[in-house]
Amino acid sequence: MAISYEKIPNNVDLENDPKLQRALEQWQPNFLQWWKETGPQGFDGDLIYLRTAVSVEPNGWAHFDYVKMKDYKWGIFLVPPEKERVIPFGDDYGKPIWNEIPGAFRKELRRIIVTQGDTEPASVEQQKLLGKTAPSLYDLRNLFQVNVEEGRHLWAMVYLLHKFFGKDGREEAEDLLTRRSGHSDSPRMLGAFNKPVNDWLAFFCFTTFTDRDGKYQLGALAESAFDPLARSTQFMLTEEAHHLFVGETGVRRVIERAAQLMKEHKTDDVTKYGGISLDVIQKYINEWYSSSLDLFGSEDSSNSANYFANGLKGRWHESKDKSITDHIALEDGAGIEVFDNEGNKKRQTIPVRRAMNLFLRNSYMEDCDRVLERWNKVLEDEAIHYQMTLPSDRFNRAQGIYGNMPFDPEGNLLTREEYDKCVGKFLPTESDYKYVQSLMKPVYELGKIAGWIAPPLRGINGNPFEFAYVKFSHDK
Ligand code: BYC
Ligand code: FE
Ligand code: FE
Repeated sequence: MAISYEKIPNNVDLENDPKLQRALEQWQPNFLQWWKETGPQGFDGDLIYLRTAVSVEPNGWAHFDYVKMKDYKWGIFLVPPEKERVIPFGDDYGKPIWNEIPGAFRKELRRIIVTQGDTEPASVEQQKLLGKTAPSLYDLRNLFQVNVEEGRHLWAMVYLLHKFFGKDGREEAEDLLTRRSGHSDSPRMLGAFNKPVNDWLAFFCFTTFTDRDGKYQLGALAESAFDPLARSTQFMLTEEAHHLFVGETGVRRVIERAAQLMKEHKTDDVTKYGGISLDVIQKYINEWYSSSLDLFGSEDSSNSANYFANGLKGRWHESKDKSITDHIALEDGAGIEVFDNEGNKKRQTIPVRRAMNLFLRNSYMEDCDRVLERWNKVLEDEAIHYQMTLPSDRFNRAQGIYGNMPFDPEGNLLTREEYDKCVGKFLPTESDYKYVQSLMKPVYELGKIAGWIAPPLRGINGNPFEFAYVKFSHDK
């Protein structure tokens, strides 16, 4: 079947690269098959009010229209090259950036791109059933917007693999469609992307905390000496902002609804009234924040030191942040707190390059703090004396220096027995999940919303909340 090149919109001059065109043409039907199998289930014929990137110009990348998801134009877009850009950090600081891959760094770059690429389809797989239980048409549309854009992010990485990595790259691109989130034999690569996302509170926490890891990782790659990667991830960041918005406002609306019910019924236990109580929301925050911290890798990492030395992956805003003055990072040490087997805390100094994961994670954590402040503002405004918090970075970790140690959310080391006894207060229990699941009933009527969440302040693209964000081809 001949594929029209309008089907792969791009600004990478695909038309003049027949070999690459052919390779992507062969990958495309496999992608569509993957989308059919593991993308949103049950909405094939429906028209969704979606934003599609048709170019990188300000008036082109946010083009809104009704489309069927399977007809979405998954395109390949890089921001325009920056004139005379130089390598912003590492051993080759100040030298010209690369438009091809130096042989010596091929393996590392491939690994970074594959890891990044792997998360995108994973998240679509995790979210594939959520459409069946959306609290409103507005939310349903936002879910699908996030899903199609994660699909596009996969294209962004697959383009790099096909263009720069030859046969290896093509094989990796196939494998990206073969692994499956949560699969026992061929799971996705990183922990958080194999966890179930079975309800909308989990989805909102995922898009707040896990997509936010995406923001910081993409930001670090946007500093890369390998310019096509930098330009690609820079454009992905523009789309990422909406995913974070969906997450943050989603959790905020669940908190707002809980606060309303608390006031109305003068009780903390809003479950009787169909709300999600603040302590359950807190447990979801604990779960998704901690597993998202794991996505930064270990605080002390030789991989991250190599990536930095070689100019592959920098710090957050490495080239923009005026407070970063040393872009070589060989002089200083970074302090970390470690615990020995007896639970005694010790301060250790490691070479600063080995602490690059930690620096990136610190930028992320500060961003999360600001999100929590905004959520808590809702509680203050409703005069509810309860504050949401972020757990300690030691809590519930599977990676890094605190991995698999029984810390409580305040960061105190417990015995394994103490931890097991209290874990139901720290993390959602089976009955918490079951309760939240019991609320998950679709509300598809125009302008209506489920009882466990407040409506948004405004709709999408200047439209009101009461807008047909999804037009069903037949009754659901
Ligand atoms: N789960 O030196 P270490 C997004 C492995 S999200 C499982 O500590 P390193 C999105 C690690 O691979 C952004 N394994 O870590 C969000 C290594 O394995 P080997 C995704 C893990 O390498 C929502 C070993 O542990 N992008 O876009 O410095 C929706 C020791 O590694 C985990 C990227 O991640 C984990 N959590 O850093 C959609 C950017 N953490 O070598 C999309 C690319 C570590 O012993 N990736 N390991 O086999 C990277 O830069 C790095 O691979 C990591 C890990 C930051 C992930
Ligand atoms: Fe993404
Ligand atoms: Fe995202």
